[in-house]
Amino acid sequence: MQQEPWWKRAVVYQIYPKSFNDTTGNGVGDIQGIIQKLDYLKKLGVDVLWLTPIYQSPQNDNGYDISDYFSIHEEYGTMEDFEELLEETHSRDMKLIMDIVINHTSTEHRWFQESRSSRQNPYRDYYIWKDPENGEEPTNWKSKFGGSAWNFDEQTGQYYLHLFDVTQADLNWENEAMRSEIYEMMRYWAEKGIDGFRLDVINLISKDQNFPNDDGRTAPGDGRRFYTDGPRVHEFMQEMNEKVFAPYQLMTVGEMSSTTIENCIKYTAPDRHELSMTFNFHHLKVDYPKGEKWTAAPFDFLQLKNILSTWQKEMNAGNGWNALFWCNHDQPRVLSRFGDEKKYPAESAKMLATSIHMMQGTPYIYQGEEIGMTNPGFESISEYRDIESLNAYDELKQQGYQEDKIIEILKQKSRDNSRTPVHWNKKENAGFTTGTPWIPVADNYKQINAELALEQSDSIFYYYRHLIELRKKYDIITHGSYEHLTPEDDQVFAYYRKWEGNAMLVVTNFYGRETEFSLPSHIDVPEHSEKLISNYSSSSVWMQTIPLRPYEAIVYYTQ
Ligand code: TEU
Repeated sequence: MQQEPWWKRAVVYQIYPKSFNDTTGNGVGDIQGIIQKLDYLKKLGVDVLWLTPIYQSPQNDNGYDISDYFSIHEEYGTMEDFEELLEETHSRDMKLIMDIVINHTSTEHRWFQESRSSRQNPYRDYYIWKDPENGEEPTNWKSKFGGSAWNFDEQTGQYYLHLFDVTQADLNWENEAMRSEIYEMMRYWAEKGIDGFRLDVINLISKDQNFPNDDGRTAPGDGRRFYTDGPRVHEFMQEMNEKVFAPYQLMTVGEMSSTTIENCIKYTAPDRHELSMTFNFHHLKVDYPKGEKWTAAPFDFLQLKNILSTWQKEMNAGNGWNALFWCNHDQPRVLSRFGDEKKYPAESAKMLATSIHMMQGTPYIYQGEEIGMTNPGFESISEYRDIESLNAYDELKQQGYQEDKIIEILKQKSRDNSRTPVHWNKKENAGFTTGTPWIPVADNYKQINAELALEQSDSIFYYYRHLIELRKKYDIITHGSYEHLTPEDDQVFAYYRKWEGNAMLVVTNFYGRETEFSLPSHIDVPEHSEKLISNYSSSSVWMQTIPLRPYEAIVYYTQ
């Protein structure tokens, strides 16, 4: 078997610096705060740190609106702090990847300021400018943050495209000079010694140059089909790979908004020389009734496990590579979303982790997930900070929703759910800051914090550490086949993996009710098997019918 790329066996930890650890008392996390916690992360056993954007930014979208790719946002620290972090990370035999946002820049970026100044400016074509259509927006495309995707600029009498906030102007990837400057900037960071990139909404960079209206006949009818996995996106990925990734042998993970399996196989199959792996979000829309995010709704369990299983089968068959994750800075806390944070917090957190960490792919752990952090349950709109959530609040208000209904929806779906400060201990502000945190700390920090987790040998932290150890030890997790055993079961998610005569059975109870799992007839109970991990101290051995307690998870292995 050819030498496998190192990132196929790696586990990544995502850091949202703004909420990670503040050492200056300004209420915002910073780079020195990350350095202080490197030994904690090393103890967890993660291999790679993913930093969300730390570049100069007006922070309208918490750094995903970059105004200078070559400097560090002053609240986070200096370039020297970053270089120290990189050195300290490498000295602990961990790697560091940077989040890069190249679908759009902040409208405060020098390029955009030049571009908007006149139609003849050399930077004009670095962005997407269109004349009004009958005095209105050029197309009926919608911004993912609400409203039109176009904003009229009086100065030159044209609209510019912004798929996200109005202060995030989309770059024109048809412009070769712009692409060259982007590649040069990426090489600047690669030269510093980073180990890779997470590429923000990278599958949106190629737009249909006809810029057609969306006739609304194909859901969701907001224009995304004219720029998602667009006409030249694979060409651009291959060009970026040739100019940046390959020369520096970088690990790359593409965030793929509304993508398809077919495209993710194209993005990640090694012979295409595009990306190492991709994030897709289909499994995290199973509580979006009719695809609508802004509703308070239960999740569809059958849909969840069948989407996860389909991606496992298809990506494996297509020689693609998946990022495995439940949480990130855009998603609610998985324990609140799919587990039971009140009655079975530890059992359900461990069960959820087990259900994806035994799959093929590269797992990602989001800060605080490893200690069982939950949604904060903010009751007032004044506690929310996220541009997407605040825009949704306004839109729902305009649609006539009552305040309490909107708050109920935000409590479940807002991106702020995962952006509250990490709980380090039970001191004020959970030990995150000595100042006033930029966003309130969840009020359960005295019961849920890293200091407590490190003291308790059966904590969620040590369970994640054990899962990470298993990935290093058992080839079957990285290379094995995948068979979903419970597509119709309304409570159990079980799957079976095989590799070179070995087999692994993963059984998880996704609910707080006792149940049992019976092996399908084509799978025999092996004479000898061992339990690799379980979230109860005395789980059943591998039998024909396995009893399962609330949220019980068991991983069996036989050689
Ligand atoms: O997110 C892409 C994206 O579509 C998000 O808006 C997310 O999928 C959505 O909010 C879920 O409801 C990336 C970044 O992760 C996000 O933080 C940025 O706001 C966005 O791009 C724009 O850069």
